[in-house]
Amino acid sequence: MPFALATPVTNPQSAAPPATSQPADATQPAVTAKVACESLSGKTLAGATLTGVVVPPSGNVPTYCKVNGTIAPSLNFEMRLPDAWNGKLYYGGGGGYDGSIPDLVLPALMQGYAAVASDSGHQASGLDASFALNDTFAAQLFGSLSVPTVMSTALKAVTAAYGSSPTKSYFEGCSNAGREALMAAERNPNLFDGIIARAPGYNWVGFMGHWNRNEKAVAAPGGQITAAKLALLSKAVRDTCDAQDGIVDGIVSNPQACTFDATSLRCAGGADTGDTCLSDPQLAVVISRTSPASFVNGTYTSFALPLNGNEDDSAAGWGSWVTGNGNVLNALHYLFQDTTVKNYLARDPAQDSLTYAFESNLSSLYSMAALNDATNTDLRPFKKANAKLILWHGGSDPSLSPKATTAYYQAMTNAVGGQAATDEFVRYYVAPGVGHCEGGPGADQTDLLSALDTWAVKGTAPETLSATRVASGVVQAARPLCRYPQYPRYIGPVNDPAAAALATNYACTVP
Ligand SMILES: [Ca+2]
Repeated sequence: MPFALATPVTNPQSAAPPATSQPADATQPAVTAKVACESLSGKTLAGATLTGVVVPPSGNVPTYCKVNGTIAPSLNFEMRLPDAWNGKLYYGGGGGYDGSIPDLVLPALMQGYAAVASDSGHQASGLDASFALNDTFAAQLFGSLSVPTVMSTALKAVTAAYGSSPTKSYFEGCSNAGREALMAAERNPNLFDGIIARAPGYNWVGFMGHWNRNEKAVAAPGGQITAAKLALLSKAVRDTCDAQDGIVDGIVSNPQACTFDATSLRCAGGADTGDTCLSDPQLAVVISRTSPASFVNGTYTSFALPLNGNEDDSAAGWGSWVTGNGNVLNALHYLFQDTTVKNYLARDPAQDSLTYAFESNLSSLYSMAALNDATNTDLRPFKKANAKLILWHGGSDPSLSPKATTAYYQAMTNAVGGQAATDEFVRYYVAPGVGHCEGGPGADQTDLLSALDTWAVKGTAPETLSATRVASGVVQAARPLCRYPQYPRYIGPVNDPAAAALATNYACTVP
């Protein structure tokens, strides 16, 4: 499912209802999902007429009331209100260009949260930005307004359903929803008690321009890179860099030490001579991706997408995102930048994005930045509101660069007054070997929500967390999830697969 841009990390370990699942006021009888539905169904809140239906329990998902409503003209939202509400609200962000309500059967619901999500104000494929062509309000909703708008109604609905307002409210999102997360922290600093921003696509203009540049290189004569050549490239990176973290496990966990130079794979003379080398047009793709991009004299920037040894991975590799598995027109980066060029920049659905000069319509570029960029790193108002932020990024993300999140973290640290001030309200984690939001050879599953909740409720800040890689519900491997800039260095016995799967055999280490 390559287009699962913002599926919240599902953590089987957190699936069991925790012992703290109880109503906010234990002296009051719990409001059941059935009662919640009866309270809300047919009710009109903020102009939205609500419908509610009780959904019976399934697996670890408790009975809940599914509430749907539309805030005029077309902002659709959904809430799921469980039995045994834990007194808190969880807002799950969408993905791509949104356009549909993401699935809310997630750990938050299993942990007793009331959950809410929306389609951000238009209905379409997540690869379709045509809503932005002529509908200014839809573009504003997508850019920044849908979250506070839905949140206003969600708070009223929760209060009407359970008889009390949430004691805490959290937002979590990945990719575009990671952007929504930072947007909320920047523009609505009092809206949430805690925010989880994973792989945030916050520098919208910058990375769209970068993707436009990269996909032009893929589409150039001879630029397409075959699966065999991706395997060649990945293996060469791993041969150089995999062991630098103490273990050859297919994961480059210490990327700072990795200085692999792809030009070492150049075909003699630069022309394509087969799958044992990269031609000059193919190296141009690698170089475009692995070098930063800058637009309008540095006003908008994007960051290198470093080689990581997982370029050939089925989930974390370049096939779906960059090369389109042999057809650039199928590459997700091509599709995203293409709909962006057509609907935000050229404002012409017939425009070919591969022949479009990205900076050729500056007024459109500025408008898109004003709508979608979440690049304000001064989070002092958010800190002053006593809110907490967890940043997370997959170390082998083929779509959005972990370097971008690192750059945000560093600029934010400067803006709020240094590391000590940052440590009071922000944590940043990089998960080695993990792709875009999830997947890849790394340990992609971490219960960030519980870490955030403990911080917000008890004041205990998260330090090293635990991460697992799970297949078919079974934990395959565990790693510590280290605070940036640390990485998990293997310190266990050599050539011992069982030991290598245990988190206790890794030490968080400063590069
Ligand atoms: Ca390794």
